[in-house]
Amino acid sequence: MRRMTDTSDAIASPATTPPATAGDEADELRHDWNRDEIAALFELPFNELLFRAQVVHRRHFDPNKVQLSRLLSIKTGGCPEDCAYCPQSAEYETGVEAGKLMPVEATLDAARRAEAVGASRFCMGAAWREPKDKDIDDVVEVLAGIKALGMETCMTLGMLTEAQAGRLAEAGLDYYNHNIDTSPEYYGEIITTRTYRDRLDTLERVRGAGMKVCCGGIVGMGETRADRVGMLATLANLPVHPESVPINLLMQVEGTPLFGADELDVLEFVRTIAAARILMPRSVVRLSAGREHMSDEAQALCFLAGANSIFVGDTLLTTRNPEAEHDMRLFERLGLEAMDPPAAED
Ligand code: SAM
Ligand code: DTB
Ligand code: SF4
Repeated sequence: MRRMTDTSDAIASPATTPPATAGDEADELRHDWNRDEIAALFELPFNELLFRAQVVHRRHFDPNKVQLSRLLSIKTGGCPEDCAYCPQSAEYETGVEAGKLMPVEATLDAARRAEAVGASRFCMGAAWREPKDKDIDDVVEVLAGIKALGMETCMTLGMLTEAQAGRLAEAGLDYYNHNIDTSPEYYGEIITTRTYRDRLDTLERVRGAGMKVCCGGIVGMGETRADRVGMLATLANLPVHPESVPINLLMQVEGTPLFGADELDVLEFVRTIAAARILMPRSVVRLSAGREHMSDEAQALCFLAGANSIFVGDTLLTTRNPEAEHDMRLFERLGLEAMDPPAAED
């Protein structure tokens, strides 16, 4: 599998940004960020922060390419967890019906359709606290089929045991998504049915099994800027940066406790993306949930701040996402292109 970092030398840098040397890159990858330093990034004048983020971004990525990912809910609703943002928790009346795990063929069909419209990454989500071993039997079956399409794969199935992580890795799953969601301090306000430590333990198992880590969070949940800083500090100070960092803007769903929360200033969302880009220079920073309610101009600022992946298709897991045609128009207006699919394994 081609590593993102392997592409950095091949990317043309603008005249004002000298190409990064190996030394620069080594210096940049830090795991000892303190919160004051991160808060200072947020406090920079907006243009200064975006400029710095864009400089870092260009050292590692083509600034005009954005990865198109498709998300599919393979098991919807009825979840025993109480995540205050989530329409799939069985605790809240949100109108989301609980379903069973989607049959393998239906999942593969969805992946084929996604591939046909240009997605290079296929992400599957299940509303489980944790999968049963039988569930792992079922999901590994779909992996071979999706990989045969040449797509990158990601799954998010809840907490994993070491053995389950090992089985997913062996089946060729590229990334496992497991979000820390917010700062350690605010976490208890959002979820009471599992701890921050539980999340970190699963992330360690994913890493230990040799899969790439997809880990990020949600903003706009009534947290403070200090919480956004704390979330990013946790991510950036993991022993290895998550290769993929989804930043979600809360999709407010009626019936969930966070419905009606104060809306976050979208420029603060852009700042969060920019700070993530600076802290984790080689990671794919994903502009994930929340685009449905964002203007084209706000999304353009997210790309300028270093976001280089979006979900395409008119649904996320259970909530809405912009129409494909709208996204195509936006890409044309911004001169953006879809990132190539990952190179095949050697
Ligand atoms: N049940 C598994 C878990 O929680 O790890 C996997 C599925 S869960 C829906 C995946 C992620 O979606 C959550 O960690 C959360 O970050 C994000 N998410 C869920 N509801 C959301 C919402 N309303 N707005 C934004 N992001 C949301
Ligand atoms: C992530 O960080 N965001 C995606 C993906 N990982 C699984 C999920 C967004 C879900 C938004 C709410 C919904 O559609 O139910
Ligand atoms: Fe369940 Fe995941 Fe939703 Fe939490 S975020 S309620 S664990 S589906």
